[in-house]
Amino acid sequence: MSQKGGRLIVISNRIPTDETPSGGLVVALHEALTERGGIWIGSSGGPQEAPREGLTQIASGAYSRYAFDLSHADYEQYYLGYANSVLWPLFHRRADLINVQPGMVEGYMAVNERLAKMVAEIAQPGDLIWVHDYHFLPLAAALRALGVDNRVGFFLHIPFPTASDVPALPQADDMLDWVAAYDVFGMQTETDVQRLDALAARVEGKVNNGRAFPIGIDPVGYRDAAIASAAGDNMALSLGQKLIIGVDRLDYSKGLVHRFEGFGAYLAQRQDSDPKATLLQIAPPSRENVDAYQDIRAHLESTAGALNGEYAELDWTPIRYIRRNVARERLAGVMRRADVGLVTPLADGMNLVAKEFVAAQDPDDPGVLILSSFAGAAEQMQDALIVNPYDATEMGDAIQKALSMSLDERKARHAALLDGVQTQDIHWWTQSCLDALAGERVWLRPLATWARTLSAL
Ligand code: GDG
Repeated sequence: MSQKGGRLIVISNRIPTDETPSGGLVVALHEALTERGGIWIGSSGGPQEAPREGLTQIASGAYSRYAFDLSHADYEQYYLGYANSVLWPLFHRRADLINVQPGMVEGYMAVNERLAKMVAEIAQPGDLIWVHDYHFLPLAAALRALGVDNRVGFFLHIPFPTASDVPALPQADDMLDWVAAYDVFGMQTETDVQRLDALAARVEGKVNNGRAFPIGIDPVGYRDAAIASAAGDNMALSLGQKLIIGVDRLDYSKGLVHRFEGFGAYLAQRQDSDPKATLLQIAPPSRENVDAYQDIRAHLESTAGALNGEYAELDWTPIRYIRRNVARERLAGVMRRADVGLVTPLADGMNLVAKEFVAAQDPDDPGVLILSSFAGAAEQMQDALIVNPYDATEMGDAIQKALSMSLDERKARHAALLDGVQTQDIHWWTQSCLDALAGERVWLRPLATWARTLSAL
């Protein structure tokens, strides 16, 4: 069987359990698997009281879905431990938040080795194996050790760490061996590729499989959801005259406290004659079982409380903070209604919210995207107002500029951004990754298609 004709085997930490999955990445993988046929493998979720051995089939059809169980110890050491208390903070430049405990490295390796055995049992010659994210960095090395010689690709959804941060990892020397075992090591941006190259330069010639595949969204689907939703319609009175929207999982990498401080800098310079702008921050909690996440909420709420205390008026609450999940369609509608999208992570692999905000806008009267230079999306989305999220004054000035921007400039910026979001959408991303995995030549110069200057303004 030729390499290209094989099935696709996708491996990700979580696997959708519903019949018709929603959400951009999940839908894209679902489509790729439906088209090509194959298998999707992921963990069954939280810790299981009586974990089953091996893989359990949970769905079949155009392709099959299989789950593997995690024991309490696996969950503690692999998921909450090495993946989310070591790799996540380190890759997001927060080495200070790393919490290495005995057994974590071993637990992480054990889950990967066990999974490699399960994959080796079902993989046939010619199957393409596509591994997702930092939970499974050593999987290809573990597969190679079992004699699996299929093409194996990886996609890292989060940033690749700088060469100077990597030594903070326990067993840091293993990282390049893990990477080298993949045929293609996909990352979000050219900056990530450069970081991998810089790390690899230390051991000359060992790793040259890094490639940038900036992930996209389904812009048409998102726009349609935004138009169909009436959620944005009646918000003006309850929220103030202008709406600034932030949407993030509650995570320290998203820079929410810095964002509130940036908004505070805007409030401090605001004139009474300026419109009243409300920052609506939607931040559903995530990973509450990881220690480093426990203080975020209190810190955020006290920052919002202090700002509201200082600036609120009888008819205006400057910061509205919603700590629950909002349905996708409603969220899309609110994004469409928003005048400003405030996307200011301190570190982010890509950041899909930036692209969703652009897709949701009315092109005839679009809102303005303010984007952190530390979001992977900034590499493509240079027509946003790019800010340094650590500099509250700069962020405050950008908010002021966005709120007073002329319609012509808003339209020009939005048209350039939308063109990129549409050209390099989720289907383009999936196809580019799969072509590379299949060993086909791919054309990948994202910046060339995106770069648009604003010289026309
Ligand atoms: C990782 C990388 C990379 C958020 N709150 C609600 C909600 N969301 C949706 C957003 C968006 C998604 O969740 C978040 O995606 P991001 O890309 O912003 O961030 P991560 O979850 O950290 O994802 C990231 C991504 O992987 C893909 O490679 O871009 O850099 O960290 O779609 O809209 N959706 C709904 N309710 C909410 O309250 N329905």
